[in-house]
Order: sequence, then C-alpha cells, then structure tokens
Amino acid sequence: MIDPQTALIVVDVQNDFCPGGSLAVAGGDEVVPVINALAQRFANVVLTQDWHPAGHSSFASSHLGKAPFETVAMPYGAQALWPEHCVQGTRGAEFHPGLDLPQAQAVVRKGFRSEVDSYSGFLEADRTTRTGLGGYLTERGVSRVVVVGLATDFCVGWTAQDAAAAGLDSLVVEEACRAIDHDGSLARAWAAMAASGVRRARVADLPG
Ligand code: VGL
Ligand code: ZN
Repeated sequence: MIDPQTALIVVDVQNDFCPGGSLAVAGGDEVVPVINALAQRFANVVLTQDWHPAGHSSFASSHLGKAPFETVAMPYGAQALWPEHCVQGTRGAEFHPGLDLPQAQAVVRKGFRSEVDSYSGFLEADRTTRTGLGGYLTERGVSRVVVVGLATDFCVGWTAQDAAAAGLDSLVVEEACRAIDHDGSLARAWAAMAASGVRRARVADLPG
C-alpha cells in the first residue's frame, strides 16, 4: 500500500473523452484497467469530473462563426474552443462505466461556471478561483499526488502543474494517461510539466 500522505487523482475519465464520445481522446478507454489496478494501491483516491452547463463558453457552438480547436479571447486570456462535451447530467459527463473505484473519497467537479473554463482540478482558467481540492488535500494531510487520466496535455497536465505550484510533490504516470495532442500540445505539456517540477513516471517506478 502506498503511504496515506499520497493521493491518486483520477482526472476526467468520462464517456465524452473516450472513443464514441464528443471529444474522444484516442485510446482514452485504455486507461481504465490501468487506473483500476493502480488505485488498489492507494489509501486516498480522488476524482475530477469535467462538468459544464449547456452553452458553456468553452464550446465552439457558443461563439458565432467559431469551430472546435480555434481560440477565442476571454477576459482571463485565450480560451481554446471544443466540441460540446461533459454537459451536466448527460451520459457523456458520466464516468466511464468500466471505471471501478468504489473506494474513491471525493469527486471534484470543475468547469461548472458558464464564463470560466477549468482544465485544472485546483484552479479555474481565471487562475484565481479555487475549486477547494487543494484545501481538501491539505486538510487530509496529503503532501504528494499521483495524477492520471484524460487528457495528458490539458486537464492532467494543468492539474499536475497546479499541484506542484501548491507545494505538493506531483507525479504523472504516463501509461495511465492519454492525450488529445492537437498541434504539438502533448510535447508542450510535458515540457511545461517538467519546468514546473512535475515528475514523469511509469507504473513500474511507483513504490508499493
Ligand atoms: C479537457 C478539454 C476540455 C480534459 C476538458 O479533460 O483534458 N480537455 N475540457
Ligand atoms: Zn471541458
């Protein structure tokens, strides 16, 4: 068993990010058995869930003349636009049915404010509004996180970087993640994670 000061953060393993979903990540469903097995070794498991209202500002369909993967200027900076995904209460927003984590202790929803996106499980895209996950982990005595899920180059990467910025030891397990990889976004994300002090590991490198 991995020590109780470490938490596994399972990011956005939801139907819309898996094959057949509206923002499908190639091989997204392949992380499910890897995460199920890995999670058995953790005393603390937390999930994030992308959870957008209909008409969310990160949807291309909310901006006249814009297509998915274009960007738009938001008050907090450039926002990438996506197909409609993870709309609150829809099947696409549900966790993948194969995800078997009854032991998970908390689910942190994010992206639920119409005008602000949130790739990170800690800090929304305005880089000011906190989700509460940092406080939750600190109160629980967690000082290390292992981040897995979808997608490596967006929600996993931002979550892992914000964990490091919050002073947590932050590690991403590469074969428990899959990427969108649009326009070099995956290489950029790994570089940004490395620069932020996020460690990159494989399942075999983990203790316990
Ligand atoms: C994500 C794009 C938009 C993710 C969420 O989970 O990586 N990517 N919303
Ligand atoms: Zn989203």
